[in-house]
Amino acid sequence: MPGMDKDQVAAVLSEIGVLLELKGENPFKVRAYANAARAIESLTEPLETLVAEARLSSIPGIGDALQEKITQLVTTGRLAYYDELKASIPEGLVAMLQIPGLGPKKVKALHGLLGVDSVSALETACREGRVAGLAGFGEKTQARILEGIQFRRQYATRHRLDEVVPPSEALRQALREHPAVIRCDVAGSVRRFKEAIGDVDFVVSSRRPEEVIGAFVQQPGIQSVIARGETKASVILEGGIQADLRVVTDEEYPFALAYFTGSKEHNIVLRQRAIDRGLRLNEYGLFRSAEETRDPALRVNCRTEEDLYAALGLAYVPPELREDRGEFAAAEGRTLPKLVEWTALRGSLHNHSDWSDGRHSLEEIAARMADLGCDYWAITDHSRASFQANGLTPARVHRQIAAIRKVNETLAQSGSEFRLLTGAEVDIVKDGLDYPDELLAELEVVVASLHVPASSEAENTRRLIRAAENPWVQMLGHPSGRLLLRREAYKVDLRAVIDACAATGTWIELNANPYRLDLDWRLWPYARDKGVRCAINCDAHRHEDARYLYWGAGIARKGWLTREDVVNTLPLGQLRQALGLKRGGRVPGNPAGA
Ligand code: DGT
Ligand code: CA
Ligand code: CA
Ligand code: ZN
Repeated sequence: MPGMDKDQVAAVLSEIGVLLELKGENPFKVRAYANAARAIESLTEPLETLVAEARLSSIPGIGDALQEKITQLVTTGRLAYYDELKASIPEGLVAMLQIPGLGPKKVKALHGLLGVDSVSALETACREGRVAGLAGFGEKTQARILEGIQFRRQYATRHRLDEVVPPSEALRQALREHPAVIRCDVAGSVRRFKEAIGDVDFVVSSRRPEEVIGAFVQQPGIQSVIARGETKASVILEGGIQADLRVVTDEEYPFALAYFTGSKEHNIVLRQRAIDRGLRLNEYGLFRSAEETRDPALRVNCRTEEDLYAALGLAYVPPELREDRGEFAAAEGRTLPKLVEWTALRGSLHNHSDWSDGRHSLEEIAARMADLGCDYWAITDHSRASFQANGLTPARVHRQIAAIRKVNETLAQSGSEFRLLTGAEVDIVKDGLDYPDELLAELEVVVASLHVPASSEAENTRRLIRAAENPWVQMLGHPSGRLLLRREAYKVDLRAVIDACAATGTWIELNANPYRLDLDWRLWPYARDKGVRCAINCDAHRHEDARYLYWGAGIARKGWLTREDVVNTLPLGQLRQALGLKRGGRVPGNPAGA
């Protein structure tokens, strides 16, 4: 296991503090861990450097014992003390901490006084009214705990797309290699590229279904088998993700694949189209029949989903669009868009370096992104209002511009055509932007983002619109501010914001971080109709985040976007021109804008 960075170390230290409090350890010790976590979090230089140079003792409040633990975490990524501590506490107590409103003190009291050691035991105790009677709890707290348990349960049954795709791909691969498997695909919401997934649906064709089922339930990474029949099975994958498998004959395959891909709403319209043509459509076929049947003699011959759509008078509908949001009219009128491919993306326009809260230096980023085949990569570190992310003062912005020019000169000398772009993710603050216009004008790429929302929708909307109206801002970053399955979107009228972007020629980011995927795909058709262009951005903080482009492009497809709608499919020269459009060509380093 590789070593941990400062955020990871801070998270472990603060968890140790919580676990110690659960155990009833002395408050000074508990506080020492919480304080150390906070001190590490707010470090402005890499923790690795401090460890390598034996300078941990220079951080106030970190004694010898803590220094040793931090060193272990940074160098090995492990800490035996932490593992043992975790093992010594019932898992249920830690799970109870996840319920909003329950801290270590309350959990410890519930455990000590009621013997409650799991979320379900706690739920029972609340329903029986035993919690309200405890000192320091009361009716209101008891009701809040019950509400919190329901909220958690709702979220816990859905998973982010990026959590689900790797294990499902591995399983699909394994299934495809099995000799009894003819065809195999992942269907359901995963194939439709939904941002949050209930369960995974596999469809397989085979002549020997029992063999396929037998092999499926024995795959590595399967935690338990919930149900097992002759042609279907349901299992739980690692991470608690449910997966369903359906085995059909190869003649039935295209129909089963379409059926289990959904969506349900799309299927309903498709089935009605069949009925209108005197046919019957179900998961086993499209039949020349006026009533429900599975009779192979009546089946319309289709080898693929393309054949099926054609048989119903439709162009092939890509799975991402199967949501009954206008795809039928477009498929019938042959006006479906040619959706953007993730390989068309040439770089990302919102990324961080170690000048703010990113992990790598400018040189490292340039080397890696050039190596990955990108043409450009904008460095848009945080502005000063994001002090917790080490946001840059104007003086540091100037120094960073010089540093980026130097990196680019070196690249040019070595014959590379890759370029870093100067930029900033400027905070949208109460009365405007965190940097003056003169400073923004010196940057090639300006992303404006709201990080600290106001409480009213009108005020947030006003702030975002004002940012769009700034002539130096080319795009708005993660406009809704949501964190999937974690934090609700800000209260903001996004349609009004989109209108303002259309009026001012401002682009909107599709933040490709799988926790965000923001602007949401449901709003992109509206934005696109208004002529608003999209930038699919990694918001990268480390090299690995470059892969987010894949999630971003999938969501852009789901939002009906084509290559022309996405600015970072442009080659560098054209991108520079596009960056100057709103500014009357005034972009530093823009040959056309002089
Ligand atoms: P999920 O799992 O909640 O993320 O969403 P899906 O779409 O994967 O839903 P799931 O797993 O319940 O079912 C897979 C597909 O099977 C679904 O998209 C459409 C089809 N399906 C399931 N139940 C029905 C139904 O009652 N009627 C129709 N027409 N199709 C259904
Ligand atoms: Ca599903
Ligand atoms: Ca399912
Ligand atoms: Zn950012």
